[in-house]
Amino acid sequence: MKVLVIGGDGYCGWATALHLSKKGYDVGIMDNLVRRHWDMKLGVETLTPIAPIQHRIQRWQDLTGKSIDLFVGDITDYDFLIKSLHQFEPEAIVHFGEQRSAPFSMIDREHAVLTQVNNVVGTLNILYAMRQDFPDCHLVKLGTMGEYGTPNIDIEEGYITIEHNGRKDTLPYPKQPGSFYHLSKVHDSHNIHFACKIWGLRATDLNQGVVYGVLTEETGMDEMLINRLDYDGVFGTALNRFCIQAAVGHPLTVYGKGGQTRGFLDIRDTVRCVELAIANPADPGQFRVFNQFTEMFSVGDLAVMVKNAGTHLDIDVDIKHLDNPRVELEQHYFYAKNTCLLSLGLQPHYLSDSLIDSLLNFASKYKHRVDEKQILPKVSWRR
Ligand code: NAD
Ligand code: USQ
Repeated sequence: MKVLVIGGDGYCGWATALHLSKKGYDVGIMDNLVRRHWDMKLGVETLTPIAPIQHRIQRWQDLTGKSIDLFVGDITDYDFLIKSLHQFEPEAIVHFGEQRSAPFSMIDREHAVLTQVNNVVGTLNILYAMRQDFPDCHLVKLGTMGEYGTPNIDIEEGYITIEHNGRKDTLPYPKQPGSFYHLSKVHDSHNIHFACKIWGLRATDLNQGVVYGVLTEETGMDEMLINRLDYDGVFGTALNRFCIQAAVGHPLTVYGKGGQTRGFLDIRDTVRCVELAIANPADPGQFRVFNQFTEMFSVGDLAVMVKNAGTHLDIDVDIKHLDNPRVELEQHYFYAKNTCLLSLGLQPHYLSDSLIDSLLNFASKYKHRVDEKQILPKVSWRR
């Protein structure tokens, strides 16, 4: 089966492209490399030295004999998108190709507009391209658990059945996102749902939690295949940041009270979830939503887990509660369902001491590359 991975030069996309290629899928990567450009503009770098995409793909071919087609370009450019789709003729499109940082989207008006235009227009172009020439293709779109926010009731997978004034209906679950980035994902979900309804397209929205870890079976095969691992205050995410902070002796940056609870998953499960979604496509006209995470943790609990893991490795770890740069609940109810992917056969890699140990050791190996000035958060949600 031919699968196009949009955003295949990024953290989740690169790992997924290699995993699918290894599994025998015929893989193409589409990416405009803008994430490398945004890093340069912000003056930040991934912890790991990532090779140019062409070198990565060449090394993969040398090691495995498997080729990956490359399309360098911007999906907000419709001519580029449709021409490349005709060249590759995908049966499934996995769409990771968006601006994915909440703090980036909250820097100022320009970054909010960039995020929403890039994400919403890119996805809308994919939907129009599918409608025009690839109506049977299955869109597997990366959404986010953050679309739901932190409601005081259980979070269902995309839809909720409600009884109101004696009548009953199953409706999209209410959305209360916490940044202009997370809002862009809500806008995408609405557009995809509508396109499935009116044009009979098939789509799966993977509402993914926060991803942690760096090694997958494939990216760990060779230094040239190494994945990115962000630790800076804009693109770094909670657990990955904490491990890298511990490795360089920086106090762990828990924002506010630290009771903020989210769904989390190992990057080895990200690649597997995407594979499961592709192998079990949505029906024509169906807009399917899966919650893609394996466990729920508060950021305060994660910090304590990293501190304890540090003790085994003789690293002294401090935890610091910073003034929260974001506007969010710091102590709240959070319980989300995640049964769809499990029932398709997902066997989770749960967070373990050994995973935290190996991430700490990995971070120590590259700690000479850390710029400590980039660790503290600089973007505020407030006026
Ligand atoms: P990333 O920034 O590492 O990768 C995104 C890739 O998309 C980059 O290589 C970038 O160059 C490319 N891209 C962006 N805009 C593009 C455009 N207009 N045209 C072509 N390519 C474009 O991000 P990631 O961490 O791999 O996240 C991938 C997806 O998964 C995102 O949609 C994100 O919202 C979602 N997600 C990520 C996480 C996480 O913890 N990293 C969690 C939940 C959901
Ligand atoms: N947090 C800290 N300290 C830090 C970093 C974060 O306390 O040093 C807190 C934040 O305040 C927030 C929580 O940890 O409450 C999660 O923040 P994050 O930066 O790890 O993740 P987030 O901004 O939500 O975004 C990331 C990805 C995004 C994806 C999302 C999934 O960047 O692409 O959509 O995780 S989810 O959180 O489920 O919406």
